[in-house]
Amino acid sequence: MTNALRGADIVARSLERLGCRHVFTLSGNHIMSVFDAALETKLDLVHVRHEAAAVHMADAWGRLTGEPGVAMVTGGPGHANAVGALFTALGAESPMVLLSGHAATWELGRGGFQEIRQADMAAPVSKASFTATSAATLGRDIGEAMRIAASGRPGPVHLSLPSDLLEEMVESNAIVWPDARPVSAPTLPASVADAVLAEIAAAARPVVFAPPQLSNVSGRALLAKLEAATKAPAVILESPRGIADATLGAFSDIVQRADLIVLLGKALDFTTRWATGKGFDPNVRVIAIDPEAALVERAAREMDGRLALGSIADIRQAAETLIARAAAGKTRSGGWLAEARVALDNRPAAWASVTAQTPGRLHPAEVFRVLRPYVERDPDTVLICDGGEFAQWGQSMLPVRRRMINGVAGSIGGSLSFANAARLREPNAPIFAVLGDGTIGFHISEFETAVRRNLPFVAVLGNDALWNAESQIQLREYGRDRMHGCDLTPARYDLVVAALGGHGEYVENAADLPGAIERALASGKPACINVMIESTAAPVIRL
Ligand SMILES: Cc1ncc(C[n+]2csc(CCOP(=O)(O)OP(=O)(O)O)c2C)c(N)n1
Ligand SMILES: [Mg+2]
Repeated sequence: MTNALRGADIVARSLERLGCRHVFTLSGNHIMSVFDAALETKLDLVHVRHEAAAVHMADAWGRLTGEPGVAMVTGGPGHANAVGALFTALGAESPMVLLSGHAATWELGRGGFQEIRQADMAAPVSKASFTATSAATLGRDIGEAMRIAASGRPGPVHLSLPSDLLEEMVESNAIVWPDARPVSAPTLPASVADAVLAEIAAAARPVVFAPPQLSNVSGRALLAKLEAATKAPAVILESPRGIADATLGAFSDIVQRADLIVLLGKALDFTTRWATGKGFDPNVRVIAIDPEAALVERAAREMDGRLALGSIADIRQAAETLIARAAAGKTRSGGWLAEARVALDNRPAAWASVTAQTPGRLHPAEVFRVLRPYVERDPDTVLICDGGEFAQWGQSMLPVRRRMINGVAGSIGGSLSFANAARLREPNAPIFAVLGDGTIGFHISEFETAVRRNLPFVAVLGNDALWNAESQIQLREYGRDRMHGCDLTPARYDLVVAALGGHGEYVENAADLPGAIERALASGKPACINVMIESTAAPVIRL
């Protein structure tokens, strides 16, 4: 067996062959063979403090690069910890692969150490979830996982790796090496593109809804071209607030008047309010273009047979085709688009001067008025928003080309891992994470990862000693005297970060914030600016 390789070596070398550079991981019995095998490759193991953080990093890598990020965790509890974070990646349409160690095949059904049905557990939060069955085909399995993650609507894929397969020796001529070329969804036929363009030209007030997978520099540029070509406003719906997200200004008032909605790879779901009911034209026409037949069918069902047009197609290619063919065809006047853009840019005038009523506290708008020039200083800035009400103020007040939010899954907690992944990918771009005091508690220990790996970024923490988003629901739905179970302490998270080796700042007055930001940036360390804020409901913007 001179030319034989361990299953673990096949895994490590397959990842390397597929262009993977970093593996986001946390050690455990089932995967130590892969740690060992990585020594013979150029793979960089970035190890973190909770398995969910590894998944969040792989998710961020996928969003930033369009290439699958790779997380690797141990079996049983490690896998269980990782699974929740897959939900965030699924909602964000982020290509990533979770590799989980797994009880040995000969232990299954016999009460093996940390044995649990891992593929079943991850299935609802993955595009595909499976367990390797032979050592010789481990590479092919990894290639398949990468391929599925990046094809069609991108998303997370899970693959469990039984520990005995990782230890098994395989003759080199028996090894099936991977092939991960993504399979493209069908192209949008020219005739269908022309029909879509004719619908847009005939509509008085058309809008285009785009999916989270276009929330990156190339996706935004593509949508801007499509908007210019069709004169139909094109927006990304990537937040649980959907059309009412404050990032979109007063756009929900525009949607109310739309007579045509083009779903360009955007699921007809709660973020679109299913395009029916209060706030929608009862005769609105809907077009669904999607890589997944099931979502076109769902749109048809939701529209009760009134779907104007449905097509199964790759989103980016569909956009390119629409742009190319719109150039030749009839164009509409730009009046409606101009109106929509005014609504999208709408921010209440009061935000320019509003201040907190409580001494020693800042209003969220004060924080983001100060932060904005720092964010805008560099077009490559990566902005990360995570949490409840405070972060939504940040989303609406900080215009950037590159941002990651917790997304359609509405799942809080990923931001510090997102920041770490962003810094690994981008050695020079400014990276700001905006998050709440409840949210920072999920993964504050990732500051240790950041310090250990020298990954500087600035976290701006809005501390209102409250899970405010939920507290606001209590106030609204049940009354002030029934608010409970959401209070926190005004804890000194900045001191925690300093204790972990990072840089901490504590701010109670707006005048002190610029200095704190300057010192945080100059420290060259992962930094947390703990800003004491007034509890303020997330912004709602209407025309
Ligand atoms: C994983 C997860 N757990 C719970 C929630 C519910 N939730 C959404 S926002 C929020 C409050 C966040 O508090 P904080 O980070 O302090 O932000 P604030 O609203 O106070 O600005 C909670 C508990 C969620 N969306 N995701
Ligand atoms: Mg809070």
